[in-house]
Amino acid sequence: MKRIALITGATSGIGMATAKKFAQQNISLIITGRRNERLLALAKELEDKYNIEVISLNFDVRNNDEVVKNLTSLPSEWKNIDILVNNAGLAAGKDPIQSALLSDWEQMIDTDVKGLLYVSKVVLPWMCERKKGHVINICSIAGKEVYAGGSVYCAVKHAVDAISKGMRIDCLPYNIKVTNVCPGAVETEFSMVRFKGDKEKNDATYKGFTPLTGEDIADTISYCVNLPEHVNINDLVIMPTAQANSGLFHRK
Ligand code: NDP
Ligand code: 8X3
Repeated sequence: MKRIALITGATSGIGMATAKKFAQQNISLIITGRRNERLLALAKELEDKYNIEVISLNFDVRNNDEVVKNLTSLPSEWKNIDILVNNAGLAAGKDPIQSALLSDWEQMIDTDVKGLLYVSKVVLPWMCERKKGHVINICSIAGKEVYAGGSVYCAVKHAVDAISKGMRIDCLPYNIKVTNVCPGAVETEFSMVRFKGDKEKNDATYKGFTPLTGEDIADTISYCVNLPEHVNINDLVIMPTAQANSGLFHRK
């Protein structure tokens, strides 16, 4: 039977690569994000290329009313979501806690923690009712370690790590898999967003080594969602070969 996946933040990077990977596997898709033109273009590309069904939903995960309105308005057969990829997220700034912007903290907390919870709060009851489902939470190496200038981003990703553990406990009786995926440096729009369009800082982030790509993470997610029914990857840290931990890179 055809599976249905909901991917938040499918307009770029890891989310877009995952949508493409799933489309190749004939998985029906619900893709979300704030940039609607990108969503519509991706939906059309995947429908045309892979002959799959795609629904695009244009909302901001920080707004619970929008989350609830968009997800509950899905046609009933589309509520049978098999795979939820909680991917929408960002880092904003990389400044010491004493000088960082309050607005950056609020954006990260509201998106990476509250947004993930808002979406999960709608989808998990549907999965529980069917006693079936797989949640992939995109965490980070920042959810395992803390680095300079990363205090609040690390805090929100540590929260995702804890939420993944809690979700796995709460959903245990309902046959739901929860996989926490923690990448190191992945070259996407992440650093341009983090550094607010500063290309020099973006380029410096990935200079002198080969970072991961969105496709690398999509492949990993694909591996996790195609395991036998009785097997789950709980927690997965994936790094570029040239990265030992959140702060240590071998740059040429
Ligand atoms: P991108 O910036 O390329 O993609 C982020 C996605 O999140 C976009 O599709 C964006 O869509 C969406 N998004 C951001 N804010 C919101 C919002 N308020 N409402 C809805 N959607 C939103 O970065 P990545 O692909 O790298 O990031 C994906 C996830 O991976 C994030 O959770 C990030 O923290 C995590 N991660 C990234 C790593 C990296 O090095 N790149 C490493 C470890 C984890 P739109 O702007 O259209 O709304
Ligand atoms: C993104 C990777 O190292 O900037 O989550 O935190 S890092």
